[in-house]
Amino acid sequence: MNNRLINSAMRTFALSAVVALGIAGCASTTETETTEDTTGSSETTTDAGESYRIAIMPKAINIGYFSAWDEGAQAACVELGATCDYIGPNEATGPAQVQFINQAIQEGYDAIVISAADQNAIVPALEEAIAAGITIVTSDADVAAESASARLVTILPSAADRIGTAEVDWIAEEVGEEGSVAILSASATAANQNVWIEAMGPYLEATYPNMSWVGGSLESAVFYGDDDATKSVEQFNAILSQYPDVAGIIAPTTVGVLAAAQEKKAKGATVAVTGLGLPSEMAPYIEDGTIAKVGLWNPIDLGYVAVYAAVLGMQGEFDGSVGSTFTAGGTSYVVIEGGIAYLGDPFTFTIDNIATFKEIY
Ligand code: RAM
Repeated sequence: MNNRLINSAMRTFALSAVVALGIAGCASTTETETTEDTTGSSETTTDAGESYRIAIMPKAINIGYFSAWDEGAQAACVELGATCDYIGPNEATGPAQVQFINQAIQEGYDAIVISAADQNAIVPALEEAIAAGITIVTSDADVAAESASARLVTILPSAADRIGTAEVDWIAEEVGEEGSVAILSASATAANQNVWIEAMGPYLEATYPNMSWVGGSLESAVFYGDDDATKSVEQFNAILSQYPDVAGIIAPTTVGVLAAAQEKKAKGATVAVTGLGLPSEMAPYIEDGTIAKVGLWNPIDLGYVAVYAAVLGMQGEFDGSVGSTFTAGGTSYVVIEGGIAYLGDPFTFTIDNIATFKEIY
C-alpha cells in the first residue's frame, strides 16, 4: 500500500475513533443560530443564514501532521455545519502563507484557523483579515506573543516547557545521560519551534551535567530543515559531518524527525534520534529499532478544538479573553494568560504501543 492509501485509511479510522469517543454532538451552545435539518444534523449559520465558511490553513499542505490536524478540523466542521476548506502553501514559510490569507480575505471566508509558519510575517495579513471581519484562531503554532491581538485565541498542545523538557528527557534516556546533542528544527520563524527550543536549553544544562549542546551552546546546536524533507536530510548530514561525535539529535518537527530516521537508517548512523513524530510515519523506524521513542499530542484533536473555538467566537459565545471558557467534544477549555488554551501533554510512542497509535494518526 502506498503512503496515500495508508494515510487515507488512517484518516477514516481516526475519524471513526473520534466519533466513537463521543466527541460529536457538542454544538449545544448554538441555540439561536443552530438549525436542525431533516437528517437531524446541526448547522451553524452567519447572520445572513448561510453556513460559516472556514479556511483551515496549515504551515504547508503536504505535511502528514497537518492532514491529521485538518481531519479533526473537518470533523468539527461537520458537527457544526460549517463549510471548511483546507488551503495553504507547499512550503512552510510566512510569505507563502500570506498569499493564502489574502486569498481567504478576497473570497470572503468567515474564519481562518491557521498554524503560523512565521510568528511575525503573517501578522499584517491577519490584521487585514480581522479588519475585513474574519475571525482568526491560531492552532499548533501561534503568532508572536506581542501580536496576540491578531487572533481571537490560540489552541496549543501544551505548555512550551513541558514539550521542550520532555524531549530532552527522551534523548537523555537514549544516550545514557552522556554526550553532546544537536537540534534539527523546522524553522527559525515558527513560534512553536522557538519556544520549545528555548525551554530545552536551560533544562539540559541544569539536569544532565554530563550532556552538552554541540558547539558549546544552544544557539550553535540548532539546525533548520524548514519542514522540508530534502532540506531536513541535508541538515541531518550537516550535523554529522560538523560534529562527528554527536550522541543525539532532537527533532521537534514531524518532518525533521522522519527525515532523520530515514537517513539514520540509510547511513547506518549510530546517533540517537528522538523528537515529535507522527506515529503513522515513525512506526517503521520504531518497529525496526532505528528509533526507540518519539512523542506527540493528538493533532486531530488540536484541529477539532480550534474549529470549535472559531465557530463559538463567531457566534459570540466565546470572546477569547483570559479566564473565558469554551467546550469542544465534551471537554471544557480555559483561556490563560497570553490568550492560550492548551490541549494536553504529548503521548510517547515506543515499540510497546506504536502498533495502536499508528492506526490513529
Ligand atoms: C511539524 C510542524 C508542526 C509541529 C509538528 C510537531 O509538523 O512543524 O508545527 O507542531 O511538526
